[in-house]
Amino acid sequence: MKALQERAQTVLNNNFKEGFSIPCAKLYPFQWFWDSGLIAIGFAHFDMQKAEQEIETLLDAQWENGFIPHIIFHTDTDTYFPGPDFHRSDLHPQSSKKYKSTGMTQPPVTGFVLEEMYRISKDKVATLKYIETVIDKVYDNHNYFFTKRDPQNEGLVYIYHNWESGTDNSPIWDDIWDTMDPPEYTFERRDTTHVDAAERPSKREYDHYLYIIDIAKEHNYSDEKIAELSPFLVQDPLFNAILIKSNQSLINLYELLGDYSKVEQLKQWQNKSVKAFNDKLFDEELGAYIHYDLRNEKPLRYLSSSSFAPLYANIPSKERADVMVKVMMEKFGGDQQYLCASFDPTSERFNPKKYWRGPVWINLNWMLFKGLKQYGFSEIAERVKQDTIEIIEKNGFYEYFDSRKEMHKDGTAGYGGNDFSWSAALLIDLLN
Ligand code: 9WN
Repeated sequence: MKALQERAQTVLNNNFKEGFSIPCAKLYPFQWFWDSGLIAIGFAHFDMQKAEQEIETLLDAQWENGFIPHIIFHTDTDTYFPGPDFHRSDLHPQSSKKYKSTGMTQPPVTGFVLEEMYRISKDKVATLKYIETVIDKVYDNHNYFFTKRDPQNEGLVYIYHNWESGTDNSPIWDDIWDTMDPPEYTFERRDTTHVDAAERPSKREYDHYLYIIDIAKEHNYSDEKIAELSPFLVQDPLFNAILIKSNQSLINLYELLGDYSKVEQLKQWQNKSVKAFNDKLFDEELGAYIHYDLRNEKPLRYLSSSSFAPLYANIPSKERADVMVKVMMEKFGGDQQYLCASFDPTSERFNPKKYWRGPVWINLNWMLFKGLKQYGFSEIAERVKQDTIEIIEKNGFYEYFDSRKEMHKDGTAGYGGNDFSWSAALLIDLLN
């Protein structure tokens, strides 16, 4: 295991550029929001300074309204599409003047990342001091979400783009694509020059992705206009669970710091969100949490790894957690499957090779492992952990992995980018 851990550290060190990490060479040459946070957890185990820098750089790109973009374009390279000239963050009046970025966000991991860094730190006093210098920015980010992304004041925030979910081409979005008919864009894909096209979203899917951005740009990325007009407007259980988890972390950290000025507001958001989450997003028949299509006012009734992520944020009651874990083991946990496929292996839409349509992802497994442990499902948590270690050992630090065990015989069941940062970072955390 020591050798594996050393390899993981090398991956992280190689992907660390000037003050921030790229998720993976060639395929993703900039800083991504949720990648950055998860990478900092890995660094915290062996290089706290880099972990701190990673978060600092991310927060340096925050907009005046508290928003944190999903990609920060630190370097000028045309090896990724769509780049800064397509996204045009400058259209928003409060966007960063220092960095070009996208005008969309990603799951807000920063709050819980700071708490993880504190947990891992061997010098708690120094780490707490560091946290004190950045925590208010994370609070401002939560303030942005709860005040700008919740038009019906429900306690649940919306995402307006599939790239905001982090689970880009999940079959869940197919239902939304059915309601749209975007123009055929002409553009040069770069991802498929780095990675087999069979493992990436289709051209037609990209047309949808670009069209939603064009609508947002027409309105200078105004949150109000997006809420009114975007054809994609979803309450996502993974995104909201991460916000809730991070929000709890902010409460814990402010209390540790002895600063109570924002705690009451955070608690109000927290109570309202957890309640709304349980009331609205739990599907009794499926026995797990699902997405809600706010634009078309209908639940999207599919199981995915996001359905179980709320365990990590302590959202379900113990009784609900029992039901969820039973469903997960029945549908995702067969002998021939590695835990945890990103989409329901019993569904017709399942594709174990294609990105978020079935493969196993290390970040979701890491959250699941923590969530299961928290609820006392020690054996299943251990299986998630061992499965995660095994697929990396067999194939390398890939971006995602085939969920079918039979495919792992010759070490070619890792897909997408190789030497992928969060796969390395979270493996380090699992091993320690
Ligand atoms: C778009 C960087 C990101 C991850 C996402 C993953 C993938 C980008 C892409 O890579 O998305 O954001 O170009 O496909 O789906 O979760 O943050 O690793």
